[in-house]
Amino acid sequence: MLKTGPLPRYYQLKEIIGEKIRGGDWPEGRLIPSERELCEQYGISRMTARQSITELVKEGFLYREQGKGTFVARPKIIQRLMKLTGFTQDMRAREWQPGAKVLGAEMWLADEIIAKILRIKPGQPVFKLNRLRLANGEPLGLETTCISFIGCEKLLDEDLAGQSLYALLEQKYGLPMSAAEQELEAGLASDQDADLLEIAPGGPVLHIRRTTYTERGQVIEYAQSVYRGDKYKFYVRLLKD
Ligand code: 16G
Repeated sequence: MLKTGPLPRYYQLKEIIGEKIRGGDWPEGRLIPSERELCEQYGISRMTARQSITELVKEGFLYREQGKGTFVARPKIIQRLMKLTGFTQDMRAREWQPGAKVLGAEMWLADEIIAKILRIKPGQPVFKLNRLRLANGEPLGLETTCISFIGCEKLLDEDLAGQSLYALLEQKYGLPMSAAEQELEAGLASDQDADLLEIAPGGPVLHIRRTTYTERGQVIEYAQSVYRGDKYKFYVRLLKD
């Protein structure tokens, strides 16, 4: 039975279910009890049970299958914030199949803002790449990246749906990356982004902006990304100074 108190009942049930998922009692793919069973077990109304489940679905912890029930979703991707890695590398580390759909690849004349970040002159051409990033075929994020180095137009001839940009830069172009600065901001998906990411318009997303440096301290990349908020969580270890 749930307690009466300041915490709404739907919230208490959410916490209970969340704890079962986090603690591993309910592993990925498990069918969870039906709304009716939850009502009986916790002495709550059907509406309350539905509200908890709907929120957990929106937050990416559960998913519904029509006619079958509600299941425990795959755990979110934990992204370590202290490591400089690329998308392909991150997905491979999880044994997921990385992928990309190229939405645009062109030489683009840098505007003042991007030129300043890339430390080049406005109007100088940079390689601009717009990709939908996939893991096991499922859309996870949208990435728009501007790459600047002498000869960057050669990237126009590369297959950037089937290979890692970072691996190419390092291995083929001899540009190993050594550091990046990154900003994260919560946001709501625009209609267009939601459509590509296959989420509801206005759903939670994370905006990330990354400036990446080569070993020589040259700015090689400025990337602006939108990731699904229901799929990612970020981890960072803090040390007291
Ligand atoms: C990551 C980077 C992005 C980079 C991409 C390269 C963030 C926020 N962004 O997604 O800046 O362009 O990896 O991926 O992590 P690739 O090597 O798979 O092409």
